[in-house]
Amino acid sequence: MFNVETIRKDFPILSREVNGKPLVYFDNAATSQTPQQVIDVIVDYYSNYNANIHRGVHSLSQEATDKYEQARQKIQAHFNAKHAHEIIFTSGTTHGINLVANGFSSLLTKGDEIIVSALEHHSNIVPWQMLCERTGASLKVIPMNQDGELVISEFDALLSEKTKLIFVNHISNALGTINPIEYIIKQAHLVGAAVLIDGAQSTPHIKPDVQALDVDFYVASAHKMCGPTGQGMLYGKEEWLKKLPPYQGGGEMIAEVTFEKTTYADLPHKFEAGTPNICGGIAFGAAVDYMNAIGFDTIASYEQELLEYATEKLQSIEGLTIYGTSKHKTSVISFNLDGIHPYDVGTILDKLGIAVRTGHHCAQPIMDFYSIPGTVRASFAFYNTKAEIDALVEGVKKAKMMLS
Ligand code: 7TS
Repeated sequence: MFNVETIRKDFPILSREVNGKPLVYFDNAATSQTPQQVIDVIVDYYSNYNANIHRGVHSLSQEATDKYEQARQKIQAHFNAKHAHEIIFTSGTTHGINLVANGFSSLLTKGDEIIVSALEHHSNIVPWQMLCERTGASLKVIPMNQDGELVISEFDALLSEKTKLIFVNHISNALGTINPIEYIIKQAHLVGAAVLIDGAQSTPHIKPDVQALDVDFYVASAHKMCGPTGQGMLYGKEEWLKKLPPYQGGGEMIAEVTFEKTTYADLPHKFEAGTPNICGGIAFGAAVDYMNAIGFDTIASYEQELLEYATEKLQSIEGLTIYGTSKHKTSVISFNLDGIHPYDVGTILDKLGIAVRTGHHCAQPIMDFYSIPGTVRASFAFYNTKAEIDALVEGVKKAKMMLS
């Protein structure tokens, strides 16, 4: 049985005060909070078996290596990848995207086309623009509609034999829209294009099955799913990871080095040059264990309840506009008050102990579409409560009164 009060006890930070008020943490889409179970794993690593991995014969190194590789297997199982070596540990979503974009530099030429969507985070726009500059390929954009959904008929029209790659986020960070990635992947494969799904915002809420999706690449960040910062994962189909060249050169990614020629290590090490974030990888495994113990179905249905509750309450405030009104969305509400800058609303909410993000959310094209400078974004996690939403609603009313 899901009991939010019991869950909240796992998160030490949730009992602190900010500006003399109990913390209400609604910036989960930027980064999630960390449960004691994950903090304990981090402390245990540095207290008991901190050592470099894959190289020492000594016991500590063996222990750290075993734990790190067990974590990889946990991530493999979580995403249902066919092989553990299809999971590449990265520093986060941004790193995973850049690794793939760099790899495709040698595979694309002038005349090739790349499709992205209007709903992307800058992380899933800029690396592809850089790739286009390097290769002469061109970038096409799936447009969005007023509800913050992709216009899929336009995607169908953009897709052709020239399309080589498609990059779409599973869920929009600025609006919460869940994109129809199953359809996009299926159609892409009909023309032989590869698909990378940015799962930074989906993985905190749902459990993607990469084999069922038949996706070519899927990337995520541990810090958005109860894990540490500086850690993430890239899933790639074995055939693609074998085809792509390494991203960085260095120790650990080689089979043999001479000054004449270097050969590369097998997967996953080919893409993991240098000493990785060992503790981060192990803690990522612990975070996935933690979330799976609660259950993603439970998490998703509770968060939907929070979303509906908050949407109804916020909508009743006169002069408040919600951006992102798709029926298929997660627990993110982006909004503005008429004539009031989002930054000012965020500042007043902070004084009340309520953490929200304000601004363009690294998704400027979305803000341009709505002709706004930014929004106030409240993003809810499974450890948030309806009482906290009530505090937000009261805070927004207060901000409106003070600023209008
Ligand atoms: N893609 C999406 C969809 C994201 O939401 C983010 C981070 C990233 C990529 C980049 O992830 P990173 O872990 O590599 O930084 N999104 C946000 C956000 O919405 N507010 O702060 C960071």
